[in-house]
Amino acid sequence: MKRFSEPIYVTRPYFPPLEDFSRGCAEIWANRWLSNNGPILQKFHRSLAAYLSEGETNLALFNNGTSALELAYQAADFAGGEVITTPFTFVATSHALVRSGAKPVFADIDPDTLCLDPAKCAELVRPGVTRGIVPVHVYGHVCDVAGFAELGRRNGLKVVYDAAHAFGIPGIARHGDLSMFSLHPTKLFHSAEGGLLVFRNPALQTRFFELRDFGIRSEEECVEVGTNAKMNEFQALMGLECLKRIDDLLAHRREVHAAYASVLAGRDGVRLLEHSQNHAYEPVLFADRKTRDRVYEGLKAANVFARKYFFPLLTDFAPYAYARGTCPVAEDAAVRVLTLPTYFDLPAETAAEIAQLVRELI
Ligand code: T4K
Repeated sequence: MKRFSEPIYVTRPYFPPLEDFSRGCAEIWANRWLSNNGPILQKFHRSLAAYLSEGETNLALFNNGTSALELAYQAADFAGGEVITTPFTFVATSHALVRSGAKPVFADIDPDTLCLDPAKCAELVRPGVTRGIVPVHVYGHVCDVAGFAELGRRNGLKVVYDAAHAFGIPGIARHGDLSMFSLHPTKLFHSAEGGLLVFRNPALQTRFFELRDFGIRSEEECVEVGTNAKMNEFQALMGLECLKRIDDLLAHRREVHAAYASVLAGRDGVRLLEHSQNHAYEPVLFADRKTRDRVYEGLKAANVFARKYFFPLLTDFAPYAYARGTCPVAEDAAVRVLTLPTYFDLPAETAAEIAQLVRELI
């Protein structure tokens, strides 16, 4: 069986040309400005608004996705209530709820997209107690946005999308009240660390600018309890440089996906998930846990470090064990899923070789 000489990780961050980043650093030196809404951050903000075709007042940048989520939940007034969400996600989706004073209530997922199922959420709505819904566009699979819009409208609930995996999908930020994009280096588009909120109500922008800066409005006014969630100038510079290449980054993901699909699509014993609209991840489902774990170990022996995103399920972790066993579809997916490597300089031929290894290991 083939073994790669260099380790291949599930992902690698994109690095823009060093000369371009250095030119930006020279600008930072000249500005003598490092954080607190600096000029590079403002440039990044404007470039993002243009890329997303959003008004400049419809977004705000933060130091990472998790603090962006916490502040989104604070603005959505989730504290003291229940919020329905998915157990099939990264822990941050729910941790941010708890840290914002809300209780996560877990509903099951759709077996096809692995996204939260609005019909399952409807069964858990408690009038006067439920405040909102947090679906996740997991792997860049777009949720049933019409279903969530209807559920939110019917019950007067805020819909906050965890769109951590969904950057680059046209129009994705138009759904719900608010969407959070993670700009972590493991994401296809990043700012070294970072988070982005896009919201429909532009009046929220001032609130988010204050919340990310301790709740400070002016030198002599602190209007509410905020935190320090400001993006600094180096992060903004990295984001700006990556944004210049976003079309290439997305195109390359499509090539890698096509390479995986050319070997795995329609094969017995493995299902390559085909729903992603940005191919942020390359999830595959195996027939059972034993096969998944054998493939994971076999790939490791071949120097390929796939990851079991998202296993264990959130409801199997101590803080959320109160909901253990309540989401059978998610439990089944978590033990059978594996995400294969994909990143900007992974050659498509290497992806095809990894796919071949997967077939041999099944
Ligand atoms: N919501 C969802 C649905 C999310 O998936 C996430 C984050 C969030 C919210 C929160 O957003 P942030 O606060 O993170 O902005 C990673 C990431 O740390 C996390 O951002 C991400 N989701 C999650 C799915 O994956 P780990 O613990 O698996 O990462 P780690 O350090 O094992 O990195 C994975 C691989 O990437 C490594 O094997 C090698 C490679 N790598 C990583 C980094 C950081 C590099 O080559 N270079 C690097 O600099 O959590």
